[in-house]
Amino acid sequence: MDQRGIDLKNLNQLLTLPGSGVFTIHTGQEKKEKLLNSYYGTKSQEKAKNIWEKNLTKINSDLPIILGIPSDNGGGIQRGANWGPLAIRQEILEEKKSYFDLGDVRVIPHLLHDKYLNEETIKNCRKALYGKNNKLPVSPLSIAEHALSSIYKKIPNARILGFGGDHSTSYPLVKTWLESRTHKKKAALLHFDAHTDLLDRRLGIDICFGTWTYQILKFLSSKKHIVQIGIRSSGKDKKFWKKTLGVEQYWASDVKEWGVEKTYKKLKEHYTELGVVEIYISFDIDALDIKYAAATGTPEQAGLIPSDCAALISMLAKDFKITGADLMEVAPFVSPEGVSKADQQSSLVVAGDMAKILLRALKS
Ligand SMILES: [Mn+2]
Repeated sequence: MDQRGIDLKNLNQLLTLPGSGVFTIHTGQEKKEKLLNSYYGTKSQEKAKNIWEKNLTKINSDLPIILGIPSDNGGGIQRGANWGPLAIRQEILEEKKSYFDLGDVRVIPHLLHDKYLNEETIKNCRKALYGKNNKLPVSPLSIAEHALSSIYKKIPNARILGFGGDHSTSYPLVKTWLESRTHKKKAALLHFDAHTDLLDRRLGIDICFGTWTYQILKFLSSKKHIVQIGIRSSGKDKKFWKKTLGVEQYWASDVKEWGVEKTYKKLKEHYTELGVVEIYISFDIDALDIKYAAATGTPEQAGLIPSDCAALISMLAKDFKITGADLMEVAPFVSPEGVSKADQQSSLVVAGDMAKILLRALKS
């Protein structure tokens, strides 16, 4: 694949080093340095940046590509998913030769999407990020979309694995994935989550963690081209979502009742009937039971178990092509009431395992 056309000048402005997209001055800096040292053998941002920039020119379709979007503008009962991209990488370090790490989107933590900003703010933020008033976007979702669409334009068969961030960061990932598909009818979404994320607006905001799935529906070939799995915390029942939006859901209680084999059979039949051949998996870590996923903004009881999810994903990867994926809402330093340090630690190990499963699915 010819990658000379990629505007690297923009990419290295829009993005930054892996795990370094969270804005810090002093506090928190040591967390970034630890990862940089594992990646590049140096704690110096400047030296690491040189190596990272040189590596950017080697981007290709051979390996899955990791992109961190460390934005948690409004997600969860408790914030902290902005540290997800750094923490997940720490957990999968031993596999770092099996992926290409593009880095993190640069995040101004007060911003979400450029559509919510006035000209003056955009101008000021451009100066802060880029040192000049150029034409580049400034909000995390807008930056992510800009970077991702330029990558798909040059490498249409890029297999990107996004790390959030709150679930709003799936919006640019899934949107650009769908826009770059040549056969839209053959492309579908599988969404693991405790919540539906199907609000049309939340407090007037139309693109956020609670609405991103609703907003993505219009880019899908049909409303049948998404299945949600693991749902258990919704103001409305399964019938309501099916009737009003036409969205297929397998609730966590269904998966428990049916077992993995039957759940997969239904899933496969659903996609096969539509003529689907490739799938994007969006995995909100809170799809898992709180026992395995305590370190997240909105943990929920009675959820899926990791081995069931792993089995579903690996069966899926045998019958379909997994060409895009993300892992969202991992909030490494969040410690909800009643959750011990040990649970917090083990939920990071589980998050790392889920990231490895998604990586493997993208490679098979
Ligand atoms: Mn979600």
